[in-house]
Amino acid sequence: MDVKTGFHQRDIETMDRDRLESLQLERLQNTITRIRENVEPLRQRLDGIPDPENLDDLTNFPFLHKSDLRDNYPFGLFTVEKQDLTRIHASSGTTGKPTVVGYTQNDLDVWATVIARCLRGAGIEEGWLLHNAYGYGLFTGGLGLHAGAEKAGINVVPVSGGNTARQITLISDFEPDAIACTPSYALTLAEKIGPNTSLKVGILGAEPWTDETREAIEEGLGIVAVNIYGLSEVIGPGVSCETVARDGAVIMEDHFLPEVVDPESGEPLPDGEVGVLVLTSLTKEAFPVLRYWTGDLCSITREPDRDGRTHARMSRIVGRSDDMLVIRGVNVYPSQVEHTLLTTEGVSPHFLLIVDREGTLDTLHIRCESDVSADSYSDLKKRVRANMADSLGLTVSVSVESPGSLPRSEGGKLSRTVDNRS
Ligand code: DLL
Repeated sequence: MDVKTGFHQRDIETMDRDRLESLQLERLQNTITRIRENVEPLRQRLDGIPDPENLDDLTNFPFLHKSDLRDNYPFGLFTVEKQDLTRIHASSGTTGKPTVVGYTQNDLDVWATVIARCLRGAGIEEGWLLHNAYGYGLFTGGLGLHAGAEKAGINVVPVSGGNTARQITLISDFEPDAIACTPSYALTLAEKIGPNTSLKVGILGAEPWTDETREAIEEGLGIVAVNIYGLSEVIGPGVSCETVARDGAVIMEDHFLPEVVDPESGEPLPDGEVGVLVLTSLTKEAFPVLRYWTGDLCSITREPDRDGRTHARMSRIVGRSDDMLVIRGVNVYPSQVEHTLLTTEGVSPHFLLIVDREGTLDTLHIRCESDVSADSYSDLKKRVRANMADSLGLTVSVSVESPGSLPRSEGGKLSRTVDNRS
């Protein structure tokens, strides 16, 4: 596949680290001043903490949590009046009120710029056609990718999520070069259209996925699949994105300052160690976030990438501090289960984890699919159980089912865990 990485702002993307860090410090100081002056609910919390004189001083500041957004629903943490906003997005939490985020025109410009970097870095060239199957609406995926693509001179088909039959027709008729959607939806499409299409690149994210799933998608759709990461609270997609090298997602560090901290103590961890990603926005106007606790677990490196980018890169999200399942005292992340499943020969990348409680005992049942002949199901089941016992240290029950038995993504994020205990 002839896909080459490109730059949208080469000078910034390859900026000397010392210069980058002094820019970050200056922007951090401005962000803190902006919050102190304009965000009433946080003023008291930040009171008495001296302004940072270097980037390490950031650790003197408290974390901001999702609950702070809920407590100040809908606009309480914004620095501008409602009439000065240009756009509002929201993410629908599983319970209660949505998380609401706001943007000024300048925020939207920054967002489009970071997405333009993501798309160019992933090898999408000016004049290419991008089939954008992220949902348009309150979700940040559709409109976020859209504006960035336009900024980079990429044509967009704003198809949004859902209606797979129509998506397939459009892919075959319009012959897009690239697609943006969730990895689970890429799997759905791969099953239906296979690898022989015009598509060369996929910009996939918004939900956790593993390298094994990437392999299945790259083979199934015949594309280079890069991982894009982001969250509404910080801006939306485009906080970081892999390049064609697929060697960690480059964090747009001139706009977002990353820290990785210990999930229990909140203390900073050295590069390379897995902990909770904490992000500070450096240029956001309407809704700046200081030390936002993403809950996403990953590690970061500050080594330059092979193409000379100097911004930090983050690993895949290995789990969320709140999606960890505790089963009979054993901590299990769904991504570990996914990894073990997909390295077991004969299992296809579709599965569902069902957690239950029988009496006082937690149980984990894994439903997975295979395209091997049904005669081999019982052998496969044994191998999955043995591999899970090895990798998780947990006895699980397993059912192997025929292709197409389990739910598929219909466009959005696919939840693969059902916890019946709560
Ligand atoms: O999912 C933004 C987005 C849209 C990212 C399109 C990428 C592509 P939220 O709905 O606020 O925003 O959900 C954010 O999704 O904290 C992670 O837990 C998860 N997430 C996002 N990207 C990835 C990824 C969008 N590449 C939450 N890998 C985040 C793993 C991801 N998890």
